[in-house]
Amino acid sequence: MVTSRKGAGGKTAAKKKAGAAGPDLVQLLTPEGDLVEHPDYSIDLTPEEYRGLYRDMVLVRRIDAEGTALQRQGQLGLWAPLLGQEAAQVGSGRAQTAEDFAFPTYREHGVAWCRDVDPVNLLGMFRGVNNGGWDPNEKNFALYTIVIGSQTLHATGYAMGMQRDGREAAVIAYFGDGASSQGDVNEAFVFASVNNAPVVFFCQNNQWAISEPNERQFRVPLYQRAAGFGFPGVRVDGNDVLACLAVTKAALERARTGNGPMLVEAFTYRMGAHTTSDDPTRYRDSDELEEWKAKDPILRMRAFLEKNKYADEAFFKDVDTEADTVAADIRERCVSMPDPKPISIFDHVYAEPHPLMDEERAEYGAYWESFEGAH
Ligand SMILES: Cc1ncc(C[n+]2csc(CCOP(=O)(O)OP(=O)(O)O)c2C)c(N)n1
Repeated sequence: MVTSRKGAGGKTAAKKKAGAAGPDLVQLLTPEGDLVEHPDYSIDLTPEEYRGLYRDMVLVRRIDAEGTALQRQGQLGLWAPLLGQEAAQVGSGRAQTAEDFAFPTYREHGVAWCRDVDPVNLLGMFRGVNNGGWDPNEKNFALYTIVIGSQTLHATGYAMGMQRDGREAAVIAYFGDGASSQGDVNEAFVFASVNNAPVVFFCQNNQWAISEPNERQFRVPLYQRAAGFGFPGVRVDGNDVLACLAVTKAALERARTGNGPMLVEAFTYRMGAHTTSDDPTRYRDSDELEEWKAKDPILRMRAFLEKNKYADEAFFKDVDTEADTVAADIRERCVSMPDPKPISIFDHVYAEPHPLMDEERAEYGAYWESFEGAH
């Protein structure tokens, strides 16, 4: 998949049409940190809540950077960085109620943070010592999904279940621009639409599906695709935490109150590599990255807090100190995670005991014991 595509498509008409943000972008906070009006969406938080969103984004960025560093030092097999996508994840994450249920991809570290999942569990999966490590039903946050787009079907089915149980909650399914090409995602849209399922499809359009740019993925802006399935779609500035929060809140409330699914396209940018085994310099122009650095979600929120005197230097320092503490803590707990016993691979295949699994476990156990020095 990682092929040299420098210049493939270039600045074609298709790129301008599908990839450019355009006037239909919901934005509440400009890159300079100024609040702007929007006819359909608004935000009115307390200074403490605004500070909370900033803190979330800083801590999440730090956890993410720690994941990358740990992989580079051989402590993780792989890491999928979220650098640049903090606003989309924290905004949509904080829009959820305790009863809502989220279905993530493999990059939703910021949403996991908002759902109170211990970051060490995320690291454990990428270290290969557990399969997630948190209880999805306790956190209302499903396990990470590596199979592109499949979680949108799980989310739709779960939403239909909630609907039949008469629960006042909604489901949110995360996926990327690349996933929008998958059959599963399109099937999920059809099912959600005809069943009026309470599910919000939250697409983080980070411009790239590994090395495939937007113009190689679609010709019609993603959010417009929803109309063809019979539900609304909206494009939000994915680097604006306030707009992401307001739009996702509205979409979840709409779903919760029986009005069916909605597609939210968070227009953002993956500033890092696709994963730590990817090298974006092979296919991406550096000026593109520079352009998006100017739209950094954290700097934008900081500028807003400063301009409105909602936070002082001491606050920013405290958040940075807290980030250091969180990073040191997860590093220590990650490197001390023991390797699981090979036999434990059989432990969670089925929820209930299963005779075939018992047989296979016994067979594998005997094989393992046949090695000299095995315990
Ligand atoms: C069904 C399936 N096909 C292919 C892959 C390999 N793959 C891993 S990530 C990726 C690109 C995904 O791009 P996107 O959905 O935009 O998400 P992003 O990683 O950019 O957030 C592909 C093709 C996979 N994991 N699953």
